Amino acid sequence: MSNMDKAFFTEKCKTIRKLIMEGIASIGSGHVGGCLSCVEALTVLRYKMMENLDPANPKAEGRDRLVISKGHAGPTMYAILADQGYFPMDWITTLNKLNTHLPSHTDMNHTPGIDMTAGSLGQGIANAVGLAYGAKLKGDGATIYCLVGDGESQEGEVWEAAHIAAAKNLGNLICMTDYNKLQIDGSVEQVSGLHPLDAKWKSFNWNVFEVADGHDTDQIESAVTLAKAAGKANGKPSMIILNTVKGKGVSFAEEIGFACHHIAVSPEQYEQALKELA
Ligand SMILES: Cc1ncc(C[n+]2csc(CCOP(=O)(O)OP(=O)(O)O)c2C)c(N)n1
Ligand SMILES: [Mg+2]
Repeated sequence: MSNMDKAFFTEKCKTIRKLIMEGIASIGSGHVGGCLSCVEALTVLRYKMMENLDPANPKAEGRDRLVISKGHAGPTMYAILADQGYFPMDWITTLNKLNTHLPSHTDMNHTPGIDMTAGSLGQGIANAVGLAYGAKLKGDGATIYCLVGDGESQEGEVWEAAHIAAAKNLGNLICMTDYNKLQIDGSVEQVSGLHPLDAKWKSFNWNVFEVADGHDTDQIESAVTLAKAAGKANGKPSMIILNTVKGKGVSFAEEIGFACHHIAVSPEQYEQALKELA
């Protein structure tokens, strides 16, 4: 990645974080922690890696797809989609309000640019497997991306999906784990540990890549590039494990650990967040 890209992503991720906080502050509370931990991952995918995206034709045949299996990160996608021109910027402050196009959890029937409905943890990755299988059967060349939570990975459905994706040789499926080590009511290890997560995915016959800093856009881009090439070469689905920080970039969220999963955001806190992201 060139220095120009690095500067672009640094600025873009600040913009996305500000829009996330604007939406959540406008309704007074939301999933701050898990929305902030996946900003870099989704930004690299949506602004650089994904192909055949067109805001004027969000359902174009053969486009790459992105499933937010941790569907509570809807506000991160809405910030990106508004910035990319999929819908008017003033929708951001309608987040989760009556008759909104932007429910807190992603819904493909409400929001242009959302490829799959999610929110019941575990289902999104299973749907991503179906999309990847469909794309493979059609031979349309699409890559299917999917973001999974680490707490979400305690769901049995994730591992059924993992099994079938490898059994059907879905080399066009690239998933990412937002490994922020925290879930809704404690650390992932306290609730039901995933360690060793890389060995688990490898044993399901996936390509596995680990990104030491899941907020470094260079590292994310390299991992996605490697995953895409590996999937083409060996027909295996890929998992990219991103070591991230829940609440990244907003101190009052980061500091409280798992408690930042879903929090109130006052107008004063919103102002503080804007200053930190300036
Ligand atoms: C099947 C199911 N069980 C429980 C929930 C409630 N829930 C919402 S988010 C969450 C924690 C998810 O943790 P993680 O996947 O680590 O998300 P992140 O840290 O990225 O926010 C839980 C238990 C749900 N949405 N779906
Ligand atoms: Mg988590």
